[in-house]
Amino acid sequence: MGRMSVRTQSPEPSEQAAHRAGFACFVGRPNAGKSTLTNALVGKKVAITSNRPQTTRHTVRGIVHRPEAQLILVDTPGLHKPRTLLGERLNDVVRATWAEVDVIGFCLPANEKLGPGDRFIAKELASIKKTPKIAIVTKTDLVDSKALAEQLIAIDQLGKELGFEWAEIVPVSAVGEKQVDLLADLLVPLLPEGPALYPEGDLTDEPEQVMVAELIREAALEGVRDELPHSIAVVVEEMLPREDRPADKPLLDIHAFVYIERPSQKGIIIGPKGKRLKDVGIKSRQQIEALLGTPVYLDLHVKVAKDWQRDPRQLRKLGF
Ligand SMILES: Nc1nc2c(ncn2[C@@H]2O[C@H](COP(=O)(O)OP(=O)(O)OP(=O)(O)O)[C@@H](O)[C@H]2O)c(=O)[nH]1
Ligand SMILES: [Mg+2]
Repeated sequence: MGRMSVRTQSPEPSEQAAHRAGFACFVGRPNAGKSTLTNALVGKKVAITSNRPQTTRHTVRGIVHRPEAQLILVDTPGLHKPRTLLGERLNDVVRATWAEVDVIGFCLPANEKLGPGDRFIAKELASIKKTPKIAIVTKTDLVDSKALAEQLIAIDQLGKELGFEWAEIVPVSAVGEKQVDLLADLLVPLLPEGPALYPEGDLTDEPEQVMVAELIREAALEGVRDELPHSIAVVVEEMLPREDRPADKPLLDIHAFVYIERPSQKGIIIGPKGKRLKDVGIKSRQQIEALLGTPVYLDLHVKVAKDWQRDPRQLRKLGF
């Protein structure tokens, strides 16, 4: 059986350990908990999360600083059976990412039996021979120890069926803060030796404008159902300090567009008397202000970008 890791005691400090730095990506089906885990490891929200599948739409780097190592996490979109051009592009991004990292963390939720989607991903991972693969069982707070044990065995078995051993099989709970540090401890030795790649204190390399757009999208995703979550895209057009403000009372003007795919979706996003859009504005503004550390005036507009998920021109315009 592959190594299954549960923390029992602190690791022995080793004096002459060389500094390590490198990349670990998290892959898995949509909704497996990759972005939540990335945030928990970094200790700050660098990636948005939601209970809707396919929340993440680009790779997000989160940086974990340790005295002996710099671990750069690359959160990826959930790998799925694509139904749109966007879906195909997102899957391509995942495959390009796992080909270039030092270690792959395959995330599998503890509360869902292994399915065809997981097998499909594991099969592809099996063909990447040179890169160590860690199986990460996420959301362990949602199951009892018996169900967890069964999941660990099933994952070990899956590796064997495909002809490889997981470097580790680690159960974690990002929400329950269980074994998250242990996961970092296990990833670090799999990184190459080398100096830090990012300045001390940098937690991500996401541009501010992208993070702002993502926070708006996260707020807009809440409470929408069916196809609508997939149809929403957000673009920040402009972020400018308001002129004629006293130095001690700055205000940042942010103009953003919330795109949807069909005119019929407009009413749902805006809500009765504009209430939904207003709530999205209030909620995301609070998060943006916390992120940027300045008061913000947020101007949100809803626009139709017809069938943008399937239209190469629209996709390019929206940054895919
Ligand atoms: N109970 C529990 N829920 C979790 C945990 N980790 C993630 N979740 C929930 O699972 C849902 C999906 O989490 P995400 O982190 O957005 O999943 P993802 O794998 O990044 O999803 P995509 O970006 O769509 O591929 C959210 O509702 C999270 O709150 C966990 O450790 N415990
Ligand atoms: Mg995600």
